[in-house]
Formats: sequence, C-alpha cells, structure tokens
Amino acid sequence: MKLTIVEYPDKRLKERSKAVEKFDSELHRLLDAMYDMMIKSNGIGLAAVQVGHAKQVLILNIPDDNDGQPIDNLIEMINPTIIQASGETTYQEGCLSVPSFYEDVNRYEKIAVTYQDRNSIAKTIEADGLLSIAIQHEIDHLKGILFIDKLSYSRRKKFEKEYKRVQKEKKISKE
Ligand code: QAP
Ligand code: CO
Repeated sequence: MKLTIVEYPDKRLKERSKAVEKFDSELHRLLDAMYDMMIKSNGIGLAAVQVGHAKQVLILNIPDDNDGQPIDNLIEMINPTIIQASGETTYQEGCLSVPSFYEDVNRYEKIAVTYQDRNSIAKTIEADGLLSIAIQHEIDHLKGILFIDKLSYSRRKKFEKEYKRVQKEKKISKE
C-alpha cells in the first residue's frame, strides 16, 4: 500500500473519520503502511486521515528516555473514545500534516481512553505525559481538528503568515 502525507491546507484534513467495522487484512495493511510512513517521516503519531483514509485509526510510538523509538512502544487504536480527562498541560506540538511549524497547545494532563486493537479486542488505557498529549492530538485528527485550530486568534494569524512564507520558499527551492 502506497501512502502519502496529506498536508495543510488540504480540505481532507477537515473530514470526520468513520468508525471501522471490518477488522480485516486491509485494515492490517493500512496499519503496517502507516507505521512505515510514520517512522520514515520521523513522526511519533499518525492518524489515517493524514494519509488519505478517513477511518478512525491512529498509531502512536512515543520514544523512550534514552531517545530510541522501540516498536514495543507502538500503540494502534481503532475507534478510540476519551472516557475520562483531568488536569491541564501545555506542550509545543507539531504535526506531519503541518510541517516545520511548532506551537504551544493546551491539553488535558491525564486521560483514559477505550479503543479496539487491530483484532477488534476492546482495550482501555490510562495515559499522562507525552502519550496523553499525543493521543489527544491524534483523536482530534479523527474529528477533523488540527493543533493549529486550537491556537488563539493572533497566534493563528502568525501561523498563516509564516506557513505561507515557508510553502513559497519550498516551491522556489524545487524549481
Ligand atoms: C503528534 O506529531 C504529536 O513538522 C505527532 O518537520 C505532536 O509526529 C504528539 C514532525 C506533539 C505529541 C506532541 C513534524 C516531523 C512530526 C514536523 C509528529 C516535521 C517532522 C510530528
Ligand atoms: Co497531527
């Protein structure tokens, strides 16, 4: 399966992803291809809508303290729902669909999430720290929300200006 990253301002990123009903080999192929794409792109999280599949599928691979990114840390979530949330935290987020831009975003500190794994087995996970932030970021993708949608009006304006400038530079350097 060949995948490409959908980048802002592509309208497909605003789509609401649909619940997965079939836990078949096609879903497994999508998950495997998403993992390859995420690692190749130096990402720690990826939602299916970011590779053009508006399905409630996301993967996470948070690095360890010693900076490695072991596959043991891979979490695959199908049809996730946040069932508990508490506290507040701020983190400078980025996104593979909004390349080269990072900005502070407020999130819940701790969450509990129910989801299904690739074999449709129901799971519950409690998360804090970077994993909690990453899950919230990826679940937002399933609702068509990007981290830049959560910025204040003035920071969003600053983003639009800077992003357009960088996109223009990228275009010129390709010519
Ligand atoms: C979502 O983001 C996330 O701009 C995952 O040039 C963000 O993997 C989770 C990336 C913040 C937790 C905290 C971004 C790679 C990767 C870029 C990513 C880039 C190269 C972003
Ligand atoms: Co993202």
